[in-house]
Amino acid sequence: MKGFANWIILFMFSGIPAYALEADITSAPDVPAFITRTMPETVEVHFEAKEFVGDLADGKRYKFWSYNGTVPGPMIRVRLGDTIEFHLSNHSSSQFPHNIDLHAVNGPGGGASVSLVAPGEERVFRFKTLHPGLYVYHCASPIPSIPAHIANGMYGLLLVEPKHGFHRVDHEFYVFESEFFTQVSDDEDLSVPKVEVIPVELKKKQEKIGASAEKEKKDEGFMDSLVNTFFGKSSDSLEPGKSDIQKALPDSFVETDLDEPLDSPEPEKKYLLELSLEKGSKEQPDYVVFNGRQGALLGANALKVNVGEKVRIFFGNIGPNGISSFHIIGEIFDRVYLEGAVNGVVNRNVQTTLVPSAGAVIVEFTIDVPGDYLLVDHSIFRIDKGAIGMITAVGDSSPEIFESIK
Ligand SMILES: [Cu+2]
Repeated sequence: MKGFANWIILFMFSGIPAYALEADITSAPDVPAFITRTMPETVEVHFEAKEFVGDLADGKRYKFWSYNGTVPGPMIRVRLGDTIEFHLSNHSSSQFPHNIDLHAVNGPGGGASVSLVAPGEERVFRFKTLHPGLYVYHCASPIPSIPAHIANGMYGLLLVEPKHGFHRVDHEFYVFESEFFTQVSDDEDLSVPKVEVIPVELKKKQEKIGASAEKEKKDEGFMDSLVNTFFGKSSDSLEPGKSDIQKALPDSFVETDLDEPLDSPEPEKKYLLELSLEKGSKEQPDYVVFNGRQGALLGANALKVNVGEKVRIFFGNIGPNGISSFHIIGEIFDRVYLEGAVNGVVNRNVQTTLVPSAGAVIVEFTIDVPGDYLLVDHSIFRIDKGAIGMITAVGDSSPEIFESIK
């Protein structure tokens, strides 16, 4: 009993929490669940800085720097008054030290001054959330330079829910806009196999089929079996030149016609993009993307809702230079929490909202008419650079709201 009393006293006078919750974090476009707690708690967040090679666009590999291996980094959701115990480690394979500046912090550097962490090590600091709102976080390591860490992908969003929480909606999404300034790297992309399954291989296969199907069967190697796995054998197909999988695909997806000559050049194995500080300094991005890569919110990755549902988007923009004119083509925001402030100014009936560099906004809307709706930065030349996504709404049509007449 005496020991327990000492433990309580230790807790009361040291401020050391008896336990900590693990924060709910998610990768874009997912958003952590609503907070149901009614009291503040101590919440642990675990981030790991990771440098990795990933897709910036189709066929474009880039040397990203990240938190937890995703660009943008995870979204964090906590409650007003929570104490965040932030654990930042740096993967042992990293080349550079990293840190974190959270705009939700009241303290020097937003945490950057106490979180610079060398490869293979961990730093821990604690802060209390004093203001509700949607906040950007980003790396601010000075080695080699703060802009390099931001431009390479180290950013994301932290939501501090107000005391009484948010009103419930049917869907919440996390969307983050960022620019990339690229140049061809001297480094080789070691993250992909040196020999890829490419049309050249298909050409070989076609030649083999013509020469001797039986011999091919005997000589089938790894590359051939891989090709067969994905494309099937034309000799087994009822429709010459097309595998079952190819036949199952829409025509637009069947890009390889075995009857046509295949003269695609062999891919450049070393082709890899990295940051161009010169383009960054001139504020000339090659890519302006949502959620870390061109097409992250298009095609099969489009956001999906039902007509009539309430939708909330937590939208961040890092720049690093550009400000965003966030707009959804064919939709009007019912509510806009200006600059991501909560319990601040809520605007209504907004077409386009301005999001500064390293700023955020919360928008709410309901789609009334089924169809595809494009999310854009309405600085419209940027859509060619990737600043475009899609929300697909399904449901009953509403001709009283929208219909084609003639
Ligand atoms: Cu960094």
